[in-house]
Parts: sequence; C-alpha cells; structure tokens
Amino acid sequence: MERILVIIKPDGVERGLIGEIISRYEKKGLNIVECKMIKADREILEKHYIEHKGKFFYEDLITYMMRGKVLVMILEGNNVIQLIRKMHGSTNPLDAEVGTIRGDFANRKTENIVHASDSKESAEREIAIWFS
Ligand code: FUP
Repeated sequence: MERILVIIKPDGVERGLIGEIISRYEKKGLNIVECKMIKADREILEKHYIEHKGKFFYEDLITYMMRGKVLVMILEGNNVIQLIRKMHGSTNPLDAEVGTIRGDFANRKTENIVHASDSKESAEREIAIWFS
C-alpha cells in the first residue's frame, strides 16, 4: 500500500478550501489515514524543503508557509502518489489544467494551495518529518 504526505498550505486554509479539497479526495475514493492542523515552524519547514535551500524563492516559501495554520495529512492507497499529483496539477498555476486544484484555485507559483510528496522515497521522508 502506497502512502503520501499532503499539506493544505496557509492560503488554502485562509481561503476556506479545506472542505473542497478533502471532498475531492473522498470523491476520488482516497483514504485519509492521519490528519492534523498545525502552525509549522521554521525548523520543520527547513527539513521539509531542504532540496530548495538556497534557491531564489526559498525565503518567500518559508515565510509564506509560516504565516498561518496548515492541514497535514497522510493518504494511503494504490497509486495514491500519482493520483494526488494529477489532482493537484502543475506547480505553476499557468500550466495547471482547469479541473485540478491548482488549476481551479491558484494564480501564482509560491502560493499554490497544496503540497504533495512526489515519490515513495519523499513520501516516507516527509511523513517522518511531520508525523514523527
Ligand atoms: P511541487 O512538487 O509541485 O510542490 O513543487 P516543487 O517541489 O518544485 O516546489 C515546492 C514549492 O516551491 C512550490 F509549491 C512553490 C515553490 N516554488 C516557487 O515559489 N517558485 C518556483 O520557481 C518553484 C517552486
């Protein structure tokens, strides 16, 4: 059984999109097996976004992720990583297809509503960070 870490980012929470997003996962038949709402601190975000450290958008990304609460979830199921990433759409909202979460609700790259692990390895790494 495959697992994935999903985060509804501060803009998703602020804009009242939690219900809409979770409803999409449920309608798709995906299983939420863990869920918590927290205000992430710099330490956890630095671990989470280690691959982006030093990039031009890194500081803006960390500041944005700390500005409000996030909803962190683990979902489980067959091919759940591919399914969720398809439902979220491309990182850049200009490329995200209408019908995807980012395609429907995001209009800029940094504030793009949701995060999802991109591989089995990153899912296990991220789950260990957020649910240790
Ligand atoms: P994703 O896997 O779609 O979450 O995207 P990445 O891991 O490539 O990027 C992580 C986050 O960094 C994105 F959600 C938004 C932010 N980012 C920018 O702000 N600018 C960029 O050019 C690339 C990523």
